[in-house]
Amino acid sequence: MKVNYSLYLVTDNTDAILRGRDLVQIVKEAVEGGVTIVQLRDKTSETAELIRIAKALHKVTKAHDIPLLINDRVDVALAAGVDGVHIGQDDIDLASARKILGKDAIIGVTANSVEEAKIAAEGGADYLGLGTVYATPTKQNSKSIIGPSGVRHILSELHAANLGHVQTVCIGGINASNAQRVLYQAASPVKSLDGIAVVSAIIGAEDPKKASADLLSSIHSSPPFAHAQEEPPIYFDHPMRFEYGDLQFLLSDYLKELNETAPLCHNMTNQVVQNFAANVALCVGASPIMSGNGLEAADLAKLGGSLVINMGTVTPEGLSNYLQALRAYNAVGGPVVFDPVGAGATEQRRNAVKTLMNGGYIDLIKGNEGEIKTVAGVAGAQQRGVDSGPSAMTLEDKAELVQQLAKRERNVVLMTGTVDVLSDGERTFAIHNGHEFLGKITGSGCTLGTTIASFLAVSRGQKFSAALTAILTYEIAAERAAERPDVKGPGTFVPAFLDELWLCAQEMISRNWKWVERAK
Ligand code: 3NM
Ligand code: MG
Repeated sequence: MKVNYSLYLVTDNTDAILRGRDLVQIVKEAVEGGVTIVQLRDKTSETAELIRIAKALHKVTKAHDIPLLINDRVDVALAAGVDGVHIGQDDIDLASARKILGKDAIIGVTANSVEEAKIAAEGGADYLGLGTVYATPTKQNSKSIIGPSGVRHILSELHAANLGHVQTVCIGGINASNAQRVLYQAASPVKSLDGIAVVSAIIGAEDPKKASADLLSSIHSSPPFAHAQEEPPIYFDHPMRFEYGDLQFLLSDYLKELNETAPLCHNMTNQVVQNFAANVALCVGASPIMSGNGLEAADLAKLGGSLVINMGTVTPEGLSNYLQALRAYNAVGGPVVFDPVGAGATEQRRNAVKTLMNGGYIDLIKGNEGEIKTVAGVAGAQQRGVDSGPSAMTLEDKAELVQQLAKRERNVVLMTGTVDVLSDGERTFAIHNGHEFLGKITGSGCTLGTTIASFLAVSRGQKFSAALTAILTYEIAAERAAERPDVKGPGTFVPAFLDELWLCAQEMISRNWKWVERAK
């Protein structure tokens, strides 16, 4: 039997989820809605009762030609004549289950770590249930919460160990609001999940048939934020240092649209830069709103703009606001820029990075060397405070790290510094623009995030080109400001910089520059 693991239903018999309804009827509706495989999971019923339920469920699944498995109980699977079992780490061992049930039985194993996954795959499991993805009341005793990033790690390690053939689903807290994103984020560049496993999202639903159909259709479509458009080609030799005139090689369309449509640029940022960030957004043509209130994020996200999450002054309450906003923008495909300020500096910040990156999809991550290292999970990345500190990496190392991170996260990553490194996992550019005064004023990194988010709001999925245009506009404006005769230092630089940002935009728009390909 060729098994389809896309929508894997695991049953539950607790009152909280069944609410007095009949399990067999619920499963029947779920199967009609498109569930592709069912597991009977019941930790409390007596053996005879289990066999009775298994037989009743098997009638339902057979009628739709999909498999039924039993959790843990090989004896029940044999007695009811179903298609296989699912075994946890504390259940009967895989080899014994295989010996009893035979080679044609479907046997799945729960795996929580790379080690468990490898052992089960080597031992001949047909599929693995990877989790727990998110904490869930359905299973209170989970060993560890691994998030989509943990699942992705296991998938790539399976591939690396030549065990890529084993099928995989993920489980734990998966529902209609996150299934699509989790599948997208958990996919490693070399191996994707074959499906999702759910309990409460279907068994606990008011209408199990509709819940199943909705989950299935979201699984089979792309998430709203993955609307990557063909990026325009960019032909430049590395390393790059752009002159103002070179901006004509980039799409002035972004700046033009930015100024014509004035999209919302929603900033959840630290207290230090609120005013400066709002001014910068205005100068490049966006409409800034500085709101840290997660409760209003869904309304703001619907206005079609972008979001910056800058965790410069993160608190536990702030973090839950960020998460709420991140999900609201993900739901409508609104671009999100994440600035993991001081990411490695404290335990709170490391946790905030983990929570946000597992809790939603981020279109562009921007940070200095230490921050990007922390985000990438490079061991030993230690930071003093939030400033960048001296570099320990060559440009080549940086490019490799940034490119790998972008590929892993399926997004765009910017590592700022004297030379900025930008990658979408395919193309990686080193940008040699900017001015030292940017390092002498507060919030220059934060407001670059605001500028990038402003451009992303009109990027129509061309994240890389829009980000590159934003960075160059910002840095060339800084160069021009610093060259002004009236600019004597960081103090006079700030107003001149705002002027130049605004002038860049105006000039680009009036010249109506178009994208020009430099053919070699
Ligand atoms: N196994 P819900 S989590 C049965 O981590 C089960 O192995 C898990 O329930 C694991 O879809 C889980 O309602 C419960 O969150 C999943
Ligand atoms: Mg078990």
